[in-house]
Amino acid sequence: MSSNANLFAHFKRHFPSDHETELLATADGRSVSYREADEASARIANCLVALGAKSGDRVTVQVEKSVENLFLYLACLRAGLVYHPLNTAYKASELEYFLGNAEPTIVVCDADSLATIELALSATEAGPGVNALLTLNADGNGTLTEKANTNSADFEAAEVLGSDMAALLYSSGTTGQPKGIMLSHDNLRKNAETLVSAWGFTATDRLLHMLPIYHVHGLFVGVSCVLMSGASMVWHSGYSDSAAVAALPGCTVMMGVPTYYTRLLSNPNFGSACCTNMRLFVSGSAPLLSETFEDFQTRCGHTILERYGMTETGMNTSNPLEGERRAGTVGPALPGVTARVVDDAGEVLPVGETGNLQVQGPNVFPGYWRMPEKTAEDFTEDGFFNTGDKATKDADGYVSIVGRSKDMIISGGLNVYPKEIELVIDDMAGVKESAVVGVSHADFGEVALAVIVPDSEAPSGDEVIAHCRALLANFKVPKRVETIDALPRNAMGKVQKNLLRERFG
Ligand code: MLC
Ligand code: AMP
Repeated sequence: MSSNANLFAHFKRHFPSDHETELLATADGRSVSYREADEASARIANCLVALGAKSGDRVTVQVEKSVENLFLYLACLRAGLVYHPLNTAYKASELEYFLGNAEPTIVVCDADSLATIELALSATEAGPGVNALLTLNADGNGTLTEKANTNSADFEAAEVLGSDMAALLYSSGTTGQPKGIMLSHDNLRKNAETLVSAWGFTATDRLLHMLPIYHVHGLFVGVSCVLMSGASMVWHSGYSDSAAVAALPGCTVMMGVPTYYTRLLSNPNFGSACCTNMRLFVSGSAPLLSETFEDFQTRCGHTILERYGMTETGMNTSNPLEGERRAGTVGPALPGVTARVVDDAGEVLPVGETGNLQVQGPNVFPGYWRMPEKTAEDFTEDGFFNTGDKATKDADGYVSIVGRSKDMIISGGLNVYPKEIELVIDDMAGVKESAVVGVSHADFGEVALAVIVPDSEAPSGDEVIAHCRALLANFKVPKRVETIDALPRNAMGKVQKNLLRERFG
């Protein structure tokens, strides 16, 4: 067996022996075989290399979810390039930071956002380093596809080390400055192998794939489980509960954020009749309410399997496939992962006590891109990563996430960092200062609420929202704005966000 650690080479080993086997079927009836995925990704890999991309170079991708986007991801792995996906909701100023920081060699975007990307590139020093700016539209067409189609359908996976970077994903961070999270081929492979085994994936599985692929959940959990087991997918460009109800009878596994499940429950046509073929529903990326867990059981007879992960670590813990899945817990640490709960001094706490959750394992990222100090801050001396989550562990090792020490809101499974929004609002005329807090929301779990302290002529709530909408991705825009004379602060001068949540939540 070759020692090449390239994740694509590992995927390929798990391809069904008959490459004509279906890899995925799209919502509009297109069937894609493993052979097509293999050949199309080879063409793109040849194209990227011909454009001058070399091993380790970043390929920044801001496009809608499509089959061709998946091929592009596979092509980057194959060629030893670093796949750097961006949420399509990001606005110009956000893009400028990512492009400037990642310094890609190739950028791929939707034709509609070409002008925005060109502008963002011209505003960064990274601009001149970009060899090619290509388009890939939601329908799979664009200059990338045109160019790729003239290339050979053969491409030998580039030799890489397990520690070489396969993907770069950003987390906005509590300071408002996004950090690039480097994920290696080994991080992704080992976590995928663990999940395939823990969740019992086989070639007979068919995953309902409705998650975006610019994040860990859809890309490294969903896609990897399928490609590491020779399984197949029903591939939708986004989530819709009615489409899920229609697709579930043909599927065996579904993965989603809690909003996907609450929306399914609110659909009157969802019930056990559409789940006869299903064996597993997985939830993660945000806390699943016990109420949703129980209502789901009652409605369709299935017990949602909740797991816990992060971009920095992939999946850390999971409720068991066989055995008790406990509501309100994220299950024990996955095989090979160590999860411990410590106090602020780093001492491991007794069973049942709440503290800081730290993890270690082959799934944990090597560090932040070009930020060695930040990396050092987030790792302990004995090599554990500080997740920033507050947790307890029971006598059976089941972990419960009970809060966060990081100032972060999870809205519909997407992370919103208050600092980033506060900086944008504080820049407005008439605003002295602001604080953004998460308040509970029936659909998204949590949403951002902005509290402003007016200076002179205070902007209206609508104006604050319009300002945020112009500068920030839509999911970060506060859903509500309140005004207060002064922010409550503790003796250290720190804003007491809990008091704001109590008052306005
Ligand atoms: C959309 N909107 C949101 C939002 N998504 N607001 C807050 N939070 C969100 N997540 C807003 C839009 O701005 C818009 O507002 C309105 O809601 C409708 O937008 P939409 O695009 O039509 O929404 P919809 O398609 O229904 O999308 C909602 C969603 C989607 C929940 C289906 O956000 C989603 O797929 N989320 C999953 C994200 C994910 O993959 N997370 C995993 C991260 S990985 P307006 O005002 O403009 O009308 C990770 C690690 C791990 O966390 O452990 O897995
Ligand atoms: P991200 O940075 O997008 O990868 O988000 C990671 C964060 O999502 C974690 O640090 C947790 O706060 C949260 N998270 C993920 N899965 C769960 C879960 N099952 N329950 C509670 N929080 C979760």
